Amino acid sequence: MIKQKTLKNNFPYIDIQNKYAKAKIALQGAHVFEYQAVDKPALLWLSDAAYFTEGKAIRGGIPLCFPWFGKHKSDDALPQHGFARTALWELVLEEELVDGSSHVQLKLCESSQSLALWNYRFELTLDVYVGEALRVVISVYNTDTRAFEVGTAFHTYFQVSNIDDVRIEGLKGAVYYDALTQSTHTEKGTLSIHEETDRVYQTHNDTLSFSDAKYSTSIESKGSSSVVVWNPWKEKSLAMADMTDDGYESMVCLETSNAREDTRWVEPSEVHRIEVRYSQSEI
Ligand code: TA6
Repeated sequence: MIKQKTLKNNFPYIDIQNKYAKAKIALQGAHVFEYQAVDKPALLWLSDAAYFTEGKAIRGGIPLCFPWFGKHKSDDALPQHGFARTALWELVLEEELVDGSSHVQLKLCESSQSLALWNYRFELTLDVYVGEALRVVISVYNTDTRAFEVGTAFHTYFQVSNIDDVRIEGLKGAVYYDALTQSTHTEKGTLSIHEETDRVYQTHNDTLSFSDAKYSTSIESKGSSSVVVWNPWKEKSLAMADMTDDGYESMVCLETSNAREDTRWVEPSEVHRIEVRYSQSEI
């Protein structure tokens, strides 16, 4: 079942329930803020203090970063992570597939507001497939007459039993930029997180995984050669109004992206896609 609903304050979202899973997607930002497969724990972390307010990014789920990741290259006054996550998208397709899973497609094109921030015409679509696994595909179409460079990301927040239990596999040998120390290093092996962490890994490995105390989650991607790993830890959480003080203990961001060295040029009439599939299994 796919239904258009609103929260109490009229914030619009799409509610999906089928034999495999349930999911919720806000029209603002085409933001998947809930996905839970039958008999599994919630895949996505959502802050207990998240804003569901027009124009404010939702803390948790899968924020979409576009057309730049992080701070704008040359203008700090422009919004962090671009404008796609706070823009109102349009639902253009909803279908129940023959195997009982569900598919929706949302779309965002340039507007007077986007052109004021980034002077290109574009069409973005997000396809969300809700089944035994969660699959999301973002397509960046260049409808302008000039090539453009984009940084794009699924800034995914995963729910974990406890951050101390988390082990991330698949980054061994990858070179990463540590945004906290502004230095570059090479990952030695399994990554675990015991302090504030904010890194951009460059990697050609299309399959990563992480585990917590009970589940292992696989992240299979295409179209991306960078992965961001983020946890704000205690002090930063205290400073964030949309995060509870202990929120950092139950989340980790592993972001399939085109960030830093992995930004992409898209020629007129061309399309660039990133897709990712998340699936959980009990350990
Ligand atoms: O993906 C990591 C990061 O870029 C961090 O530097 C951190 O600021 C985080 O994203 C959250 O950004 P936000 O704008 O959502 O507060």
